[in-house]
Amino acid sequence: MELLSYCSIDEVRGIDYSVDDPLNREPSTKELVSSFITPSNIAYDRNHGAIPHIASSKHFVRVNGQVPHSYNLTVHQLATEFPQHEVTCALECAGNRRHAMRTLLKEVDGIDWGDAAVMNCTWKGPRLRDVLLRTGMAEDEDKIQWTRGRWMHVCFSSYQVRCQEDKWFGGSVELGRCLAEEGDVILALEMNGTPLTARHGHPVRAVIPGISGSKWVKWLDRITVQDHESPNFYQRHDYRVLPPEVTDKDTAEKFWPISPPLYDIPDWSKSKDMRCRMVQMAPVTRVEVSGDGGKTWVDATLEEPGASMKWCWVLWKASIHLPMGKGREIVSRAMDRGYNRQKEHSEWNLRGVGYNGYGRASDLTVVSSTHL
Ligand SMILES: Nc1nc2c(c(=O)[nH]1)N[C@H]1C(S)=C(S)[C@@H](COP(=O)(O)O)O[C@H]1N2
Ligand SMILES: [Mo]
Repeated sequence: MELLSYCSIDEVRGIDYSVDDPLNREPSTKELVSSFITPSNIAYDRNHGAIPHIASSKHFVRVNGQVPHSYNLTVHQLATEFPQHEVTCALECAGNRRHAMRTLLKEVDGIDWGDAAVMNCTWKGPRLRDVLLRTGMAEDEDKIQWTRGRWMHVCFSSYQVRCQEDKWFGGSVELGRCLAEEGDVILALEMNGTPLTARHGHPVRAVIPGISGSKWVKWLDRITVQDHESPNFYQRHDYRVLPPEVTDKDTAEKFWPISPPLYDIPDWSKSKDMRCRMVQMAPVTRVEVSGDGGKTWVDATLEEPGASMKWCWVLWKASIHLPMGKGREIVSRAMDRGYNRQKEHSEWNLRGVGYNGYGRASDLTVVSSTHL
């Protein structure tokens, strides 16, 4: 049967891990930056509940809300009735580098992610644009609604398993991004050339290049177009940048509705590897590295991966002199196309999301003075 190619090992429906103890893990940074494309078994895992094992032959996605015609799509239809589009892009959890914010600035609330809750993978599946247009929606529906003063959103939901803070998982982004061909938003059936694994959303997940991980809903079963954001807890009460004056959960309650949802993933830098092989998010044009706390800087060489750089991370290498001994530190900073230079620290927020200060490799021991 044709469908078989979209059934991974999880034929029998079951669940892995639990809502009280979900799977959350990251690889070592050294492993992570050893390849431009992150193998799926190395890629980090972030879950707010258990991992469902879904038989793709029984799964379907409902497309509904403020659209001319609602309809259901089986996984087979997603794979065969639309052109399949491939996109290589970075996926990053908004909480990546929370450990840096906590230790360098002030205590924050959340999983103690190091620098490796990020991956750079190739995804394949139909464009969300094509799936939305099949409802009979106009190609410029977002602009039509905007002139009527309504900002339209696309909500991604998964009702497959209960989550820690809500009965289901969901998030939303603006409709315009989903309708724009250049937005490259797809409903991914494949990751790095093979069907998605249960851990990464089998049989279908949202892939929204340039947007932070919480909106990339796994085990996707509903897409809803509406004039307000997803009502899910993880859209309304989490993954938002609270202002720095909010220092406890009670005060946060008042500020959730007026704090912006975290959509864009920040540029970021990584530096844990003595060989100085590190990474920045595009659109990076320059990376500088310092071994003397920022007094002097050396330009790094950006690697040419030969793939589309639009949504990808940028790996880089640099060679610098450090005196022999313990407790050495290397810092890095990136520059983007708009000549914005990465700051030493980014502003503290209670949930510790979006940290984007200098990349830092600390507590290094230099044992030889040989050049790289
Ligand atoms: N259904 C569902 N989708 C989800 C999540 C989840 O808990 N449940 N976590 C989100 C978050 S916060 C991130 S960062 C990414 C992580 O994707 P990964 O587990 O494939 O690394 O998935 C997102 N999609
Ligand atoms: Mo996340």
